[in-house]
Amino acid sequence: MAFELPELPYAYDALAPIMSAETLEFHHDKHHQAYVTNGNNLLEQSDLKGKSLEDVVKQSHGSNAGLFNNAAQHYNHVHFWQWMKPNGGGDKLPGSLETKINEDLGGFASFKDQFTKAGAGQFGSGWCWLVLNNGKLEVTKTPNGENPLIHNQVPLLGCDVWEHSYYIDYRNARPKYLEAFVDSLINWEYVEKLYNEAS
Ligand code: MN3
Repeated sequence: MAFELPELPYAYDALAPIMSAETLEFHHDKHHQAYVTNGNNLLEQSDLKGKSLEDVVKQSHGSNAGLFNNAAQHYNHVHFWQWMKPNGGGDKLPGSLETKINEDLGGFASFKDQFTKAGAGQFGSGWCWLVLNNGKLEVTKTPNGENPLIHNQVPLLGCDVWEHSYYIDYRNARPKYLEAFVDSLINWEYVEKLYNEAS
């Protein structure tokens, strides 16, 4: 099954001024589209055609770098659009998730500190993550398009720290972007949905 670019689940200007329409137009219409187009071309030439996106990501890792990079970035961005919403973020978490963050990460403030530091500390392009690893929440980071699936972890939340995700709105201030993402963009209901599906 071919990869398809999903529509944004909100208007292009819905996340402004935290994330501008211009950023979303480039990021969704150009960058994500390129992963879809390139991924489909490489998928067509591979023996993974017909597999689920998750399986293509896991099975191309280590054997087909081009396909892996594009498929993993497609996976990451499909979720990234869902991981944000207008007037999102902050510490008003759904109950089950709040309890789990308190237990495993020492509370919201500690989560925010770990998550923003992971994103700021990722040298070059990549992602920071909240994952479920053997039933426990952890904060991690990965380079480039790599994602938690290949580490047998369940990605519950990810923030894109490639420059294309923040340079128009924040220039080089990646920590400011990460703080704004946590304070004003996270769609905690979607994180909770993934958590409930995984636990
Ligand atoms: Mn991106």
